[in-house]
Amino acid sequence: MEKTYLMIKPDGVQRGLIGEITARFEKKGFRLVGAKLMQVSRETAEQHYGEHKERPFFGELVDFITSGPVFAMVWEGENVIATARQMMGSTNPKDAAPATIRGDYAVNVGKNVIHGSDSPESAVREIGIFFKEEELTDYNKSGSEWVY
Ligand code: IDP
Repeated sequence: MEKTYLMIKPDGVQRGLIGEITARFEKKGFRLVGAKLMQVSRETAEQHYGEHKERPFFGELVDFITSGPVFAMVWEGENVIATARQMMGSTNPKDAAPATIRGDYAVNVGKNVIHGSDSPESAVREIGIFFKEEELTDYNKSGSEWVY
């Protein structure tokens, strides 16, 4: 089953949105396999956002993601990578449709509340950056027979 890395950014944590956001993925039918509230180091932030190193907003992005705790999660399910991206909405909240997370909870591109892996390769890479193997669980979620 596919896994993705989702992270509620410092703005989402400070605004008390952990419950609201995780509830959406739970209600959708996805399975939470790992989660932790953590402070991201500059080194980890630079590694995670490495593909944006040359972009003008890179420094701002690293400052922001290290400015307070994030809620790091791994979710599992059929097509979870693409579906989670749809549930998050467009990167810039001004383009994000209503009923998406960014559409409902964010206004500014720099403070867009959530990160989600954009491909299977990114998911593997990002899960490896934020979680040790032993921090991920493997369990049968009761009710999954009513999802699949
Ligand atoms: P994504 O988070 O939707 O995958 P990316 O293009 O990978 O979007 O960009 C990573 C993050 O960088 C975005 O979520 C956003 O917070 C930030 N970002 C993207 N473009 C800008 C910008 O033009 N100014 C400031 N921050 C930006």
